[in-house]
Amino acid sequence: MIEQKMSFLSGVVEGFYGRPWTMEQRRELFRREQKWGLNAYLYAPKDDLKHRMYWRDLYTPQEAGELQNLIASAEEHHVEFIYAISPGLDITFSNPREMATLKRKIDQVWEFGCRSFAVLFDDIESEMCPADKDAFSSLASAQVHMTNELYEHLKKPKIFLFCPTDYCGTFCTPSVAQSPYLLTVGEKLYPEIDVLWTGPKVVSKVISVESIEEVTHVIKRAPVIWDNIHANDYDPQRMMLGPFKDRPVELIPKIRGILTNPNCEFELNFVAIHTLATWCQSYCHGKAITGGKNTFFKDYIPHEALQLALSEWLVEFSVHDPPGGSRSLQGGQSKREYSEEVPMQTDAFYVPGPREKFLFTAEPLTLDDLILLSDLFYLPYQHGPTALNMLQELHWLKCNSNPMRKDTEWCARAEQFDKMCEAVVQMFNRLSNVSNRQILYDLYNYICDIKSGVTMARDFVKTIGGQTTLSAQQKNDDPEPWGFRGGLSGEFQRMLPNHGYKDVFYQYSRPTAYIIRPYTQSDQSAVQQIFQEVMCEETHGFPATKGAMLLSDRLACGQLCPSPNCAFLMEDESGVCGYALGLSDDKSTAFKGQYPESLLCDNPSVITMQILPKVSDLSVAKRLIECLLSALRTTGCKAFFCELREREKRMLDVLTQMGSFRKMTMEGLPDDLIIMRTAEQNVVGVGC
Ligand code: LOG
Repeated sequence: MIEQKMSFLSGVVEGFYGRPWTMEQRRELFRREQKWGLNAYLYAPKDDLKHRMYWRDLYTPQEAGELQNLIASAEEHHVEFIYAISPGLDITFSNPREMATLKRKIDQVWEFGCRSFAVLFDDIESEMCPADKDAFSSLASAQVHMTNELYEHLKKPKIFLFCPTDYCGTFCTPSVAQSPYLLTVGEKLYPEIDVLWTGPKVVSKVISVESIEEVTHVIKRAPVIWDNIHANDYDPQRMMLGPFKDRPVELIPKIRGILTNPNCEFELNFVAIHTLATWCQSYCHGKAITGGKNTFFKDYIPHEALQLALSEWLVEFSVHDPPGGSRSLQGGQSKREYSEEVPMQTDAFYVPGPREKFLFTAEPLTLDDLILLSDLFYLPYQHGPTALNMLQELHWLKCNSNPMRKDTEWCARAEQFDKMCEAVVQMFNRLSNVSNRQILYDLYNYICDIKSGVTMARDFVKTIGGQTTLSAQQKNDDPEPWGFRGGLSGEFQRMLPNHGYKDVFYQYSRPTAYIIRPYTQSDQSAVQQIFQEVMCEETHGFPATKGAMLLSDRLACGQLCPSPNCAFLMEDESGVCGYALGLSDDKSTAFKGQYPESLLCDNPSVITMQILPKVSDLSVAKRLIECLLSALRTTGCKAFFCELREREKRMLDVLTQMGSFRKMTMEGLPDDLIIMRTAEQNVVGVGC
């Protein structure tokens, strides 16, 4: 008889490549899961030999004891222990001895007290061996046959999971809906067996309700999400400390469960697991509280979930853990002591004399330090706000480093950048002094790396600002090894265009062709759409400039028509992706009253332009603007101005790089508004 299904699986899959967690870390995981309301743990460490490469081998008595304890500990904490096996590297499905071997192995784990199982076929060859080709019509049918038989053998456990070889959208050919592999799984895998799914991609940026409905239809059951959002096993320079996000809570009733496969380093997963737990609760609680139709969800706000997680994590940093990690040595319950209670091993009462060195004092770590840390190591497709700001500032400082232009603004921004770099160094110093050495050691390589990266950027800005002369070490053409970072892999990366996979294989193999064409009245809605998309992306919502709508907004929204023949669009293969609109001086009544006479002398034309964020080649944007300017010139215009919001960094960059536009300073403008104007005519009374 089939046991009652567990309602919703939520928790962690230890499913990454590399060093598996220790038994004590796993026990700590169960404690945390219980505390935060999560209920499942999938044991699937890729590099545990007996899970995958030597899946046939039985556990030794010592290993058996350890696993047995672990399973008991999961039970104590009300966490469902699911044992996974990955036989796909070398199993011959058609050989009955292989099936017997698999059963024997799983029976052994059953003896340890485990009652929930999973069979994983991720990351394996999709070509079958000749013997299997004779016996099965497809890889899917071979895997499904074997999985169904194991499920029967175990007398239909209450939780039994299957990870397909095509476990995400991009792996399905020709598409999810038409994947013969998934269709077979949907048809033939017993309906009580649950299917793991990582979303549209291996590491999915977004998992939408629609994408889940699509796969549910094909596999004929709601999937269990195996979420790689916080996984870091694919890049040794990254850890993911941002909040669980871009999975709408409306997914919860549409899936059978969710397991996060997080960072390899155990201690780096506080935020990943805590925010997942908050996400899971936003559904359950909503239901309990309101019970009403369509009001099942409490808002899940990633930023707030992150703050909550970080403030709890901060407390963990002051838990004392002796070097070497007492937790791993003690077994069973770990003894967690707070630093105040730990006797000092050195001369605790040493007081330096008046002419002696001050004692080294360690400032305590702050919540701001952790917010900064999380911003620097955020999510696979997104940097945190401070990191993004640092990148943008560095970019601006670099692009405006021309000695003629190093005005007060440049210096102020350089100083601000320097402060941000200093905060990173201070964060590093405070982190290196925390009591909980286990967390520090897991963080160490990453924080060292970012400190060096930031220090190099900081020195660079100082150098281009002429504030510092190069040190002997920096001038040396035989630098220390940290002067050329990243080893051989770093060298390979630097030799490739733009240092990256994306650019090499996307931009270079499929160069995007852009067309610039005149605008017609029927393009108005496309223009408006771009305007709104860019504004949402760059200003986090509809333009917030204080006061009335800008002329540019009115042009983009169709309230003002561009002058005849003075509007252009840019298109790529999927349609309109940019615009540049001009309003020539004969319409200058439109500007009257809004701007001081000093700006409007010489009757400048107003221009406005936007390009979608996907257009990475800014030289096309320059072309687009040049087309517009020359069209306006043919109507007799000699000067141009443009209104930009402070956050429209890309357009600011484009205009700045064009060289002919200057930023104007004017009394009475909203703080976030920037006016750029060409200097073709002398403008009286306006500082540039
Ligand atoms: C592996 C997983 C690995 C992850 C991220 C699944 C189902 N399998 O590409 O072990 O940790 O990606 O690198 C995977 O995600 N394969």
